[in-house]
Amino acid sequence: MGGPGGLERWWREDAAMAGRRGALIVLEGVDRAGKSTQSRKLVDALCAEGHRAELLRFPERSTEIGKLLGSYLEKKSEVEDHSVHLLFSANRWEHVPLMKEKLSQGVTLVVDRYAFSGVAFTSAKELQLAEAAVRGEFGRERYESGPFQQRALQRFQQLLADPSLPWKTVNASRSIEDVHREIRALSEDAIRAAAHRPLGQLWT
Ligand code: NYM
Ligand code: MG
Repeated sequence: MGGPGGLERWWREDAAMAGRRGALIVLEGVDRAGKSTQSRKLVDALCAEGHRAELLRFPERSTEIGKLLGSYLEKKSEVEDHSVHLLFSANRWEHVPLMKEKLSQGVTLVVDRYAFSGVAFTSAKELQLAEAAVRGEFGRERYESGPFQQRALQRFQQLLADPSLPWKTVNASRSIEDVHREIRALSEDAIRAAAHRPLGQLWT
């Protein structure tokens, strides 16, 4: 363990052994904002720095519930609006035991969408205005139309206004590397802060 990098890594391993939990880092935003690219890059960077970090995404389409969601999103099936909202929610809940276990073991979870997408997308839908536009978009997934995304963005902005949620806004219309640098710095702060804070709930 020669240089300062080695020392840093040793300190992190020591911190993990001291029972510090991992951070829950959620990337939210409209479709095509670059969340998946950034989540992958973030996990790679955190791991390279010696953190324990893993990637999750919602919807997680591999489970039974996730398959129903995938088929709905790809417009291969119809699901009643309230029911599909609950399926998205169930798809998160089915992963909660695993997520709690990882976090308490000191693993930082980088999550590509979470409950905020659930709120933003369902409530954007409740505005009803998008139906024609959504149907008009052939070959693409449900919700992936300009007007629908605009309303989802409005909903995200309303959620951001809640001061009890520790959101940071990142301007995604820059280069992948610039966005990555900012997300990485914010994540390192979040990991440090989480280590001293017990695991709580998003909404109680
Ligand atoms: N979506 C995602 C919802 O409508 N509700 C939810 O709870 C979640 C997590 O799924 N357009 C929508 C937003 C996206 C779509 O997500 C597919 P992705 O990240 O493109 O695979
Ligand atoms: Mg998408």
